[in-house]
Amino acid sequence: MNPLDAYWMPFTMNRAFKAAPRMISRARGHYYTTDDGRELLDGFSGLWTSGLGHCHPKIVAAVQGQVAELDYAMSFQVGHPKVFELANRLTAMAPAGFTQCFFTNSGSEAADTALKIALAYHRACGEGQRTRLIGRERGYHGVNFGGMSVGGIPANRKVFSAALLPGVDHIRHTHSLPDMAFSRGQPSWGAHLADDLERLCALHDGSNIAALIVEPVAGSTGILVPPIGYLQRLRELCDRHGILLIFDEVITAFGRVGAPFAAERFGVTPDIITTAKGITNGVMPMGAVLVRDAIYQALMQRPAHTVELFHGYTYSGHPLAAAAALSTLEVYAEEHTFATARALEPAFEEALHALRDAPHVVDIRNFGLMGGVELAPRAGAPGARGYEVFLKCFEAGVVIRNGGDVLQFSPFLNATPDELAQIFTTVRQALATTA
Ligand code: PXG
Ligand code: PLP
Repeated sequence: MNPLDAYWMPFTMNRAFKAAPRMISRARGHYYTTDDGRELLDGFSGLWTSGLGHCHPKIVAAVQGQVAELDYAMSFQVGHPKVFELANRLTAMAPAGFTQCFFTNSGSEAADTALKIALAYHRACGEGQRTRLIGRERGYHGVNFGGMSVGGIPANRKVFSAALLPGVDHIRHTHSLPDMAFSRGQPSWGAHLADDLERLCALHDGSNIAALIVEPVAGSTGILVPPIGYLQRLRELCDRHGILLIFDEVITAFGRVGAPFAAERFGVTPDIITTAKGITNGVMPMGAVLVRDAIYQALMQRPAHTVELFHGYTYSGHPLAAAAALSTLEVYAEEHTFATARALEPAFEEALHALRDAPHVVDIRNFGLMGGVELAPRAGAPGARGYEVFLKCFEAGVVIRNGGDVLQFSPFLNATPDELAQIFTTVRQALATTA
């Protein structure tokens, strides 16, 4: 029996992995160490999680101190100080008008929580007929039933088709190679794609729709950057029809696009923001749902002796996660991380787009420190070429990620020019030797 057999790995080719494992046993700063002692430069910041680098001494110390002081406290009807402090800090960082923060343990839970808050809000406002939820093709909102249903990744939905939430529909995605290939930053074509929401408002009647959820920049499905004016248009249409706009910022928050939240960077304010990952620099599992005041107040009209929202997780606002998050936010401020990330954008864009003449490359997309390089699929084997490049880079000492045939890049928010050069030189060599 293979000693790796019992662990069923998430989103992994289990049999291929267990036949040829890639095992990481240590991490420090910008490097992983494998179990056989090789150093790997991390070009994906964990899994979009760890923008400050791994094992940041201040965050490590905060978690070590916390576990000895308060390991766990009941999360229902009982609180602990750090989680209140954290909610204050997060709402202060969020766009004006956001006064509330609900904690979860992941981005998937944050997505489902946001959808439930939207439904509860409309009902509290006497608009209980607003039950429809709208997502977008090629959207990713995690793997729980709500997020999967509003998500737009066919492979994630196919097997579970019969169990998807009813009353869900999708606007079209924003990607079109002929119209936007090799755009740098936001494509100038495509603002009109937002009008697809009008089509669904006409079909279902806008008065039946509770919320629209979108990623400001779609991450998992290959870095789909919103066309100029597109998000503004979604905001206008949601306002016109009384639909709540949810930005899923699990990837885009905390510096990934050079600001605390993509909402700020794009100048478009949603009604609810979901986040996770960078909230603790990946050190502890945590997600958060940030909510505008009017939504919270609408739910606070019930008699004071009742629970206002029948929702929560055993580990909502876990003390270790709260300590990790508080310390992470302090480091972001002390190290001016978001400004540092913003300043790195031009160098990242240059290095990424320099791959334009490499073999197989059909598109390159970027926004903030998110980058995608789309490869032509190998005939009859979509995804095989991307996976091969990922494996070759790993062997050559650089960790990137492939989503099918899109190579994805998420450098550290404080990456150096030399590190960027190493990442893209390695990718170029891998492409050159890939059929
Ligand atoms: N929403 C968005 C926008 C995400 O990117 C989730 C929700 C779910 O979060 P959790 O914590 O439940 O995984 C995500 C997660 C990739 C990749 O390859 C992206 C994610 C997860 C795994 C891989 O881009 N994003
Ligand atoms: N399943 C059972 C049997 C439970 O008792 C609980 C929580 O008490 C859950 C699931 C939900 O777990 P969590 O709150 O960690 O999401």
